[in-house]
Amino acid sequence: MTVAPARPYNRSDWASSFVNVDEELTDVALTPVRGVVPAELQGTFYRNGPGRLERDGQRVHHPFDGDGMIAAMRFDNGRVQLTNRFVRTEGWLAEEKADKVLYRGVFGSQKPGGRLANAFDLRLKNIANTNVVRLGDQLLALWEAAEPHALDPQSLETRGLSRLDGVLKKGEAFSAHPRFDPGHNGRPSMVTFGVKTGPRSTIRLMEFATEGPDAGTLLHDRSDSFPGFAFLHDFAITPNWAVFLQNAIAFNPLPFVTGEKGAAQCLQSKPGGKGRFWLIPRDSGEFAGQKPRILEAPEGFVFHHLNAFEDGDHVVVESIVYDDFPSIGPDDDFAEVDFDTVPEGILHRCRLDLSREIVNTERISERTCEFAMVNPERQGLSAQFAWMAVAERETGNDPLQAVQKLDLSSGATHTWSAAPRGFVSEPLMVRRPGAEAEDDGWVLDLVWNGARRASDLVILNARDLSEVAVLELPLAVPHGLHGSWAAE
Ligand code: 3ON
Ligand code: FE
Repeated sequence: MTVAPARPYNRSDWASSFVNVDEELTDVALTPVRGVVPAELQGTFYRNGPGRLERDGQRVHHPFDGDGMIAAMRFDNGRVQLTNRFVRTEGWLAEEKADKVLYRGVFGSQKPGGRLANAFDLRLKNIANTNVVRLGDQLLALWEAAEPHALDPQSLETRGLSRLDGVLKKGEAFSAHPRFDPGHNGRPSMVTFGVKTGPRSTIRLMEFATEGPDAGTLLHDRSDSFPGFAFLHDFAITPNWAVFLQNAIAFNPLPFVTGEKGAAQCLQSKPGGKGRFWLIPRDSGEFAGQKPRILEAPEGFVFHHLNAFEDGDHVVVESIVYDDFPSIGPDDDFAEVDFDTVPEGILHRCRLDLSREIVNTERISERTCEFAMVNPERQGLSAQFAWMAVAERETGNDPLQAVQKLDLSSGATHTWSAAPRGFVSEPLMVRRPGAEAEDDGWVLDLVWNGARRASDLVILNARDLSEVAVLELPLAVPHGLHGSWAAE
């Protein structure tokens, strides 16, 4: 007889977050159940993620197919107000009206009626569920395979699909992972990309002004083409480079066309295949106009990067590496996933020697992690600290239940845990206004509280992750994706 090892969580608590958000709240005051909200913490914490997991009795095949729902928590002089809204995408509006599933999802959700009803329906439903960021006077809800949706930053009302003043073509891919350069090349900017794939992949790298009267305007724009297919979810920046990791992965769209699988289910890792780093010179930097560099990447699959920086003629990239692409088969039930059989994310550091074209890789943490960030002022520079979501156990794959601060030079850690009944989401490090120390500020996290079957807003001290305040939301927000902080 095998005895299942003890786990720091209960599966039903974890899975209880996969419910529809059935309310849209406006400016609801939140009061701390513990602690005090710092008056210096002024601004808005925006979060995006799937808000609809079921329609007409049919569950999504994977949470990443759920329609985007934005939660905004506004901090003003020690008070916090919550507003949440679904993004009024074309698909959401049509499905609300029909009260039926009308679209297939990229991660395997199918229209009712079986394979024949899905075959040859190649529309991608832009569900605006992956990230939410401020750009000028717009709030952008992002989904990487198509244009952003523009929202009102205050009311969260959907203004509509945005082509960013004519920068994007209709339906053009626009990443959900912009990087905010705090001003390394003269002025603060949002650096982001779009990718067009096929036997060759073309990356369009864009830099937008983020401050001043022309905030939101395009400053730099270049396109580079590389051999091979690429699935690029995230990237990293340094002052002079945009760093991409082309995973060793193939895309065979046939099962998508014939109605068997969602498009993302047609991604498959190439056994023994080698990934590559694609380095594109930033046109705001000192190598403007030069050609990209290509170097070999270590084995494994990467969705997210922590950070990158330059060190002489080395570029250093810190990434969360999985042993393999975590595929989601057509017959798998996401709520029943066996965490022991799924690859875990582990933080690695790759040193790219651009002169000798050699890459050195080391593990910099042993604990399952996701959603890692550095102090926003250190974006693109070497940083001492990372904040990230981790599993409760020191090793092994489990859901994310704790927030960890990692000292990237010494390996020292501080941890705040929501276990056994809580599950964390992407932690967001916010600097204290006027802070000098890299770890002076707070960490915000929206935690799924399995005991309450609802979400808690947790505020931690960024230095030691001691609890500053906990606020219970009158709302159940499913396990989400990314978000951001806007200082107004
Ligand atoms: O060729 C096409 C290129 C492309 C961009 C194929 C395609 C249609 C599949 C495609 C679209 C990709 C999309 C829409 C990707 C969306 C990704 C998404 C919503 C989220 C990804 C999240 C990744 C991670 C690692 C999340 C981890 C979360 C946890 C461990 C927490 O439980
Ligand atoms: Fe992501």
